[in-house]
Amino acid sequence: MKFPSEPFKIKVIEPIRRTTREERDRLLRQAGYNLFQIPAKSVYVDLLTDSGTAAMSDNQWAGMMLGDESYAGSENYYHFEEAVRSIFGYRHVIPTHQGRMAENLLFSTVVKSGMCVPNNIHFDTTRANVEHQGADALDLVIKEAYDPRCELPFKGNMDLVRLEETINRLGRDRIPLVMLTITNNSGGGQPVSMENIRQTRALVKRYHIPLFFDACRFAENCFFIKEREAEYADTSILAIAQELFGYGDGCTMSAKKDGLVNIGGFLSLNNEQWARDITNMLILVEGFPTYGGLAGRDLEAMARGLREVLDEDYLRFRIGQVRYLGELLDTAGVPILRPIGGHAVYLDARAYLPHLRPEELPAQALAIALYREYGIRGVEIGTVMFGKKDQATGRTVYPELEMVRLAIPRRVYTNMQITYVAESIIELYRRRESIAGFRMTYEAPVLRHFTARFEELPVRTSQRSGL
Ligand code: P71
Repeated sequence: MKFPSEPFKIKVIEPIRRTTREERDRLLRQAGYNLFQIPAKSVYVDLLTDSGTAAMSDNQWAGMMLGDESYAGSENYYHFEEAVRSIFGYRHVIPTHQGRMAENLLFSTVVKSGMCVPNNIHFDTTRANVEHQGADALDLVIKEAYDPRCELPFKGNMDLVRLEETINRLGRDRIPLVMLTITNNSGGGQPVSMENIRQTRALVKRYHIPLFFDACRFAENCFFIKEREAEYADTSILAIAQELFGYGDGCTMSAKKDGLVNIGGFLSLNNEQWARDITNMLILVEGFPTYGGLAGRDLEAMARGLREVLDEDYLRFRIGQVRYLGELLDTAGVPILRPIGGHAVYLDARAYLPHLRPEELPAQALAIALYREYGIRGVEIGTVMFGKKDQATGRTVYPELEMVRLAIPRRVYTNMQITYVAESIIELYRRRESIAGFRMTYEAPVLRHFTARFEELPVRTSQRSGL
């Protein structure tokens, strides 16, 4: 079946509310047109993120009741450690409250000022944590990743030529580790192939540089490997994951994605000295090593979630639901990033709103229009999130892609709600000329997208007359 139906039924429901356009317009004005500032109860379909928004299973909720809230040596920690070891295979398992703490602990331990961390594409928290150490966060994904129409099975792959050039240019001492983000979120949720992982491994090994995975969406990446790399067609997701992580030296993970939990993360690695230093820092800032900023019940939910996410029926439905939304849009001519990624559909805002200039923030304008007209919340992944000011000229440097991401929470929305989203976006596309641009009026020095404020620009005369 092209779009498999849900391999679960619904036991508990949470009512959601429709709002009026007037109400949404008022809320937007109060929020300074920043969708992060809109109360979730006034959102009808919330596609802001797939992070921490999953519906847990009855099995996970049952596990929550078995939380052992002992300060040291909680039973749930051992379950969690066992689950992580059985999939990822690294010696040390260090729980954290979410992914960015795992990143912070890793980078503050091994990255020094003047160093460089190459990645296919750093996610924003990863980039911020690398840069926070005074180091350079370098994106080295294959160049096709920046062409929204280019159809490749593994558009998250590392550009090995540029990686080797970088290592030769900087010297291995300035590169404490190389990372691979699976799937590559900032590049459209695109997978990395096993072949590319193997080759990356072989390359960094020659220079004795460790390889780490940003493993947030590892199960979705493994599903794509099974689907698209012929030799893995009959291999289980678990076996694919085991092989994949076997090529690395460690990983950071936000379990709020493929851990199927609402909070949690971890760091897992082989290096003894790094693990010791990280654990000492963990105790200082996060908690004792057998709970790492989480409750025992959270660790249990994570242990169970990590096993559930490997279920192929689940993954087939999951990837299929995202594909369903993408294909409805694509068939109607709405410009989206191809191929459709694992956790989200990305609208190509420059192509959707060709009448807006880059400085009019097309992706921000499109995200706002979707909320104002239909109560659907996506997230801007473009100039607001990734644009930079050139220090010398004061000019904005625009990112390669200007997108609105519609991230699909796991096991949360029915296909009817997904159909509503598709129909809304198609309807809006037919009257896209009526959408005006925006201007930023406030920005914080780091991670500005969370708190920035905006002002709507007047609709241009040519737009008003429908030209
Ligand atoms: C996503 C998020 C969560 C998010 C973060 C910032 C703004 C809006 C939403 C988080 C990731 C991620 C990757 C590849 C590390 C983190 C941090 N993604 N790596 O996509 O995608 O994890 O949120 O648990 O700290 O919406 P954390």
